[in-house]
Order: sequence, then C-alpha cells, then structure tokens
Amino acid sequence: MHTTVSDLFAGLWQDYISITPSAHKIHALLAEKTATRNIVNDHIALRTFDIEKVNLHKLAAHFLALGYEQKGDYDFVAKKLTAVHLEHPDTTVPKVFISELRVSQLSEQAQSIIHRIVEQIKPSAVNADNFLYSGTHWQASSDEYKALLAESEYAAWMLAWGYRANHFTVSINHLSDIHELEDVNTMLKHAGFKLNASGGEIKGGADVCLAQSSTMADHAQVAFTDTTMTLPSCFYEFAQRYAMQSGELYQGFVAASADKIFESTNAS
Ligand code: OOG
Ligand code: NI
Repeated sequence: MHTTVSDLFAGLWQDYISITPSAHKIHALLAEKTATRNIVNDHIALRTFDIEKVNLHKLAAHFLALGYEQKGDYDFVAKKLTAVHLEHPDTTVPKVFISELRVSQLSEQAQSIIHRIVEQIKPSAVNADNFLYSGTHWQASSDEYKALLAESEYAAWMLAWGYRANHFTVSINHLSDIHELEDVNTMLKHAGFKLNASGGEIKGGADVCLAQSSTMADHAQVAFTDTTMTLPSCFYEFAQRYAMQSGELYQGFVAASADKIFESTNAS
C-alpha cells in the first residue's frame, strides 16, 4: 500500500496518460481557454470483478489505508454492477468511484473466462503499492475478448485493460474563467473532442446537484495471445457540483448519470 495519497495518484495518472493522449490535450486546452493553472480532479473511477480475490473492497482497502472513508453505494441492474464511492477528509483530494461486475450473472462461458484471468493474478499483487495501476496480469486471446464483449462491454474492457484509472474528472467548480459545464462541452467539441451522447451530452443537472459529461475513450493497442487490436482505452470526465439546501456542495454520485458515463468506453 502507498504511504501518501499524492504518490498513489501520481502512479495512477502516469499510467492513465500513457493510454489516454487526450488528457494532456484537454489540460492544455483548459489552461489556454480558462486561464486555469492547476486542474483539480473531482474523482477517478476504478473497475473490477466481484470475485473475492479482487473485489471492490480489495481496491477500496488501498484508499481506506490513506484515510479515505466509504460513503455512497450504487446498483446498476442492467449492467450487473455494484459500486461505492469514497471521500477523503481533505476535500482537495479526488473522490474515488469503484465498481465491480457481478460475475455470476453472466453466462457460464463468460464466467469461466473471467475466473481464468483472475486466477493468473498473484495474490500478493493485490496488496502491492502499484496494484491499482498495474494493468493486466494475464494472457488472453482475442476470441475471449469478443466473447466477453458480446455480453458485457465492462467485462471486455477489464480483460483488455485490467487495473488502472478508467477516467480522471475535471472539477468545473475549480476552473478560473469558465463556470458552466455546457460552455466546457462547447469548447471541447470545437477542439474536435467527441463527447459521450448517451442520455444527452449533459447527464444530471442542478436538480440532482451534479452535472456530468465525458469524452468518448481514446483508442490504444492491446496485445492478445493471437493478435493485436486497437480498442477503446480511457476517457476524461467533467463534473459540476451544485450546493444542496444546506449550502454545502453535493459530494455524492447520481446512479442514473453514472449508468451512462460507463458507456464512454463503448466502441463509438
Ligand atoms: C464509472 C462510471 C461512473 C461517474 O462519475 O458517475 C462514473 C466507470 O465508467 O467505470 O464515473
Ligand atoms: Ni466518473
């Protein structure tokens, strides 16, 4: 486990940008158009399977050890996912959204592929400092990828990419010259970025105290045992938080919006 939050996030970020070239371009664009010197990230998201060895609690343990607390929980029936979010007492530190796929709800064939790849992870790797940005720990074929893709885009993404931040999220509340998500979206589209339009480009809004949008994932090469494929990797999200009745900014997530954000790694 890491000793500091900043070490952990530095590792997550370096790995993320290695397969997400858009991230640097987005930071440069925001620096140029909004005069923001330091981009504050609202949250990151991680994915896993609900198998004991690597379930969401195993991932969450890395953050709990650094002072994070588990807050909301979420259920995505159609996508067969369970999720939680964690917050750190230091509110300048990104929140973390962790989901897990309910493997037993997939076909026997998909279950056996997933169990086979998870068995290849060394038990000690799961507690290692770098586990959350260690990528894949297995050999798999392109046919196995396609078999999972037919049932669960999430399962296929996990097989291709493994353990790493699936996205970082710009906090719109911390930008200098632009304060509305819609204006950021317009700027991104002018610069040529493709936004996730599932459920509309803006998910949520002031009524649920959280408005979100995201790019469609970049693409990068994945080497399977038989061939190499160019597949959706990771994306960038944008979040604008609103004050609740109490006057405090809402810090949770919105399941109906999250359900659509997951689709940012779909093939476009
Ligand atoms: C997580 C999707 C949900 C949010 O902010 O609602 C999410 C994922 O794609 O793994 O990040
Ligand atoms: Ni997110």
